[in-house]
Amino acid sequence: MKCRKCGQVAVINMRQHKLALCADHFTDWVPAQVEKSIRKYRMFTPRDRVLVAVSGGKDSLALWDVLLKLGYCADGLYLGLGIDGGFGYSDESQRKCEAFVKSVESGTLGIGKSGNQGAREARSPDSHSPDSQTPDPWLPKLHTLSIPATYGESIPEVAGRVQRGRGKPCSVCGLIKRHEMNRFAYELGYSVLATGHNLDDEAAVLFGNTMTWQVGYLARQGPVLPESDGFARKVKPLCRLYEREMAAYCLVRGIDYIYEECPYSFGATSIAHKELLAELERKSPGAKQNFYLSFLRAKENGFLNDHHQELSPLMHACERCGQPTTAPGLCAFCRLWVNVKI
Ligand code: Q46
Ligand code: ZN
Ligand code: ZN
Repeated sequence: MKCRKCGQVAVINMRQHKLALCADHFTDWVPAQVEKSIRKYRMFTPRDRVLVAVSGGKDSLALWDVLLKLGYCADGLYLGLGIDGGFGYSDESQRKCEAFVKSVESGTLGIGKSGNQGAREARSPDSHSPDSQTPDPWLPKLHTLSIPATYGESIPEVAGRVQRGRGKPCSVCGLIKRHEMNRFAYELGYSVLATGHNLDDEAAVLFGNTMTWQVGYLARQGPVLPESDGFARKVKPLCRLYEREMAAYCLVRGIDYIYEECPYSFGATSIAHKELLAELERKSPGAKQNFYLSFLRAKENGFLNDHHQELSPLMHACERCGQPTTAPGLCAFCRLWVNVKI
């Protein structure tokens, strides 16, 4: 298979685009696709300070790499969940994030200092960043927060306590991650929180929500969740890229990531949905992309407009942490710790 642009050996064939590309053209193509999504869905501009939620996995590290290559002002946030799974999952994933930053600092990844005027201004010492005295304002910063060190319990421990040992820790984990990411973005003055959800993730979530016609969730699903009082804007710049494209991108760029999934992800319904969609994609290339992008177009055209009410339930500030919540008194995050001294 040859690259459609230059005739060199192709490293990837993307059947849904009828496009095969060599390593050089593929590493240019991915950032160009991401840039298109950022503009199309008005995610952010070069003047925004973006906080990328990094997990050590391929998608979030590839996203961080792409945003830096494109010249955006992007820093990382790693949340240590205290998950071991018999192979030190959390410790290993943190090491991958740290190694990524080191390779940017040492120039191994070949991300030059950005000439992008917007990113330069977003990082200038006069900007509202409380940590703008970093030695080199051009270099990305990795913020890390350990949940066990901060709150005294790992995610499996909190979940074990509040769920009385029943079920997986995923809902508690999701709640804690959302709260802490939002808190960080606000406290450190980032206007945007970016996550590495790819098209496979989004199509699987859409499939699950459609199976049960969860209109509230469908109305909220999209590449951008706008900012609202107390909540940072959330964006998914990889939403039009397939998971296999992100794995190939990391391989070609030399980005080392954690291959193992979180030990609690096995058996998740989203994985079963991904398998079903992969089967469909095998028979009909582009099916996944079509499913997701047609949904976004239908939403743009007003499908689900009647459900906007569900987007803005009555909110007030949590009595303890100040984040917006619909619950009276404490928010769901703070209620996790009511009987715990933190
Ligand atoms: S990290 Fe947390 Fe996931 Fe692990 S415990 Fe479940 S939710 S599976 S994205
Ligand atoms: Zn080529
Ligand atoms: Zn709270």
